[in-house]
Amino acid sequence: MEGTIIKGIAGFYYIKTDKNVVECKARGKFRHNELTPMVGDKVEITIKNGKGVIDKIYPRINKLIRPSVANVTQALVVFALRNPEINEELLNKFLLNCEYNNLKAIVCFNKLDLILQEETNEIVEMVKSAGYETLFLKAKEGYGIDLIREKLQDNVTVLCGPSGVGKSTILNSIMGEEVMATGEISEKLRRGKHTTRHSELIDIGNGFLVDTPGFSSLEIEFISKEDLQQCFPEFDSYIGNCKFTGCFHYKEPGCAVKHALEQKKINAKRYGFYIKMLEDINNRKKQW
Ligand SMILES: Nc1nc2c(ncn2[C@@H]2O[C@H](COP(=O)(O)OP(=O)(O)O)[C@@H](O)[C@H]2O)c(=O)[nH]1
Ligand SMILES: [Mg+2]
Ligand SMILES: [Zn+2]
Repeated sequence: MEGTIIKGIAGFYYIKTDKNVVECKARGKFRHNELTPMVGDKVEITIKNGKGVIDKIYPRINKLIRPSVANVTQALVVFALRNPEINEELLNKFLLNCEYNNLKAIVCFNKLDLILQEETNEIVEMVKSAGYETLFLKAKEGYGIDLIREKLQDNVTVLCGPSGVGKSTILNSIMGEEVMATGEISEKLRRGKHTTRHSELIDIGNGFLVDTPGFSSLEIEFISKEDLQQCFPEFDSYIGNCKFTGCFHYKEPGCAVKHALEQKKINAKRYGFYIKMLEDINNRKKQW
């Protein structure tokens, strides 16, 4: 049987298969290969004498550190349009983290109720111009939650964003219907807020939601200059046209990225963020 590890507690793993959730132990051989099963792993299991055993861990498409979950496919990057005000650099760092970990990012702008209909926002424009999908929510009223539910189908999704933007509100309203049906919500409430524990995947029918927010501290401290430019999807169609191979789109002549910037095909805020990150990497190297 195949399935997905949704929870791990004290050497036991809980595997969601097509039919049900099976409690399993891992075989010793994984430990010798320094491969420890983790939440999100796709595994093969067998049942011997009524006991489940993990026989095989399939290769991971990615592995997040915080929370420690494998095979996450997308991130809902949540910010509030107001209260708190959007921190542009932090938003860009979340997007960079998503690209670095190969997650599809959907940017959710919450608290739509706090702004006037005619208000425009340069940061929203920046996100759209970089090609990211955006959703606008009033999570407290449940507005937009149906759309999110659609996006969760067939994905393993992590919510991320700074505190106070509405992540818990979103999670609760998503879980409202789906999880109540299976009785898991009572367990979630019972467990209380302050117990430390590992992350779990919440089964939402046709997909999973990671139950703790992602990237609480940003995981890009060791990104290389070569990787950095790959994390700006809006650079993709220009990078190959620079005069010099190995162009970092900084001060080099004949740079196609800078040309696109001048033509306003690349957003100036995004390019500014790229340069800031590039300079951070350069300064890091000098310190060594
Ligand atoms: N005005 C408004 N407030 C909201 C909305 N969604 C959440 N909030 C409030 O924002 C605050 C922070 O929400 P919370 O879900 O705890 O944010 P988290 O820190 O990201 O988990 C709470 O007081 C929520 O009631 C919304 O759509 N509009
Ligand atoms: Mg919260
Ligand atoms: Zn260039």
